[in-house]
Amino acid sequence: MYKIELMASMMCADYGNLEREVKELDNGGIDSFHIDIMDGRYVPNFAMSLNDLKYIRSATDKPLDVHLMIEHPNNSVGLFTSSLRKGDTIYIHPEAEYHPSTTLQKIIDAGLIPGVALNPGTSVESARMLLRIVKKVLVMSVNPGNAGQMFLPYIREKYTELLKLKDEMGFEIYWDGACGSDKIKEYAPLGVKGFVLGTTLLFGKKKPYGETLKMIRDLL
Ligand code: S6P
Ligand code: MG
Repeated sequence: MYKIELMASMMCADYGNLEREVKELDNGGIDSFHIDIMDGRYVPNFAMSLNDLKYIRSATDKPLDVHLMIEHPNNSVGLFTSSLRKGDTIYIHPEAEYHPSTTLQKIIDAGLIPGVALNPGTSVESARMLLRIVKKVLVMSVNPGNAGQMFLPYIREKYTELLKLKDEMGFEIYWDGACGSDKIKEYAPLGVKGFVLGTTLLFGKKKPYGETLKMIRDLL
């Protein structure tokens, strides 16, 4: 039995019923809420905003997992840190920032959990120094910007590299993008700690979230 964390990708939720969505996920046993913030520049899309984050923060006591897909997060990270609480995570993309270690330090100083998100085209080597600072590495298995994309098989190599480094450098690995049961079954036993669930496995299935989450945990 592997203890994994399951995160709900809230950009995939039904926004006409956001309160109900949050409650059903919460009661169904989700571990945290993944919040995809986009600025239309770093990625060609706008998903969730600061106000969505604030609402979800007020609607649940579970942790928030905030994925900033924005240019120069150093300029606005304070808006996010001040809207979150201890136990919440903020990931930045290192290539979106001139001095990613400065931005990560702001996240740490705010008492939050620092993370980096690595795009499919970003090597582990290019982010290596940051791996000592962060507690979480979010590995993108699709290009950032949209839900419902195809899994990019070449990213498997990145998991292999990160799994070798994680204990020595003190971080945990998280999966983001096109996450299906097959991937959880394969990667949880190898040491991947958590999985972001979007349209591939959780949303739009006409199945109660609690049932899907139980089915996933029963896989292991
Ligand atoms: C993509 C974003 C992700 C997606 C997630 C959706 O830019 O960071 O968190 O929301 O990948 O999951 P799925 O199963 O639809 O790919
Ligand atoms: Mg994400």
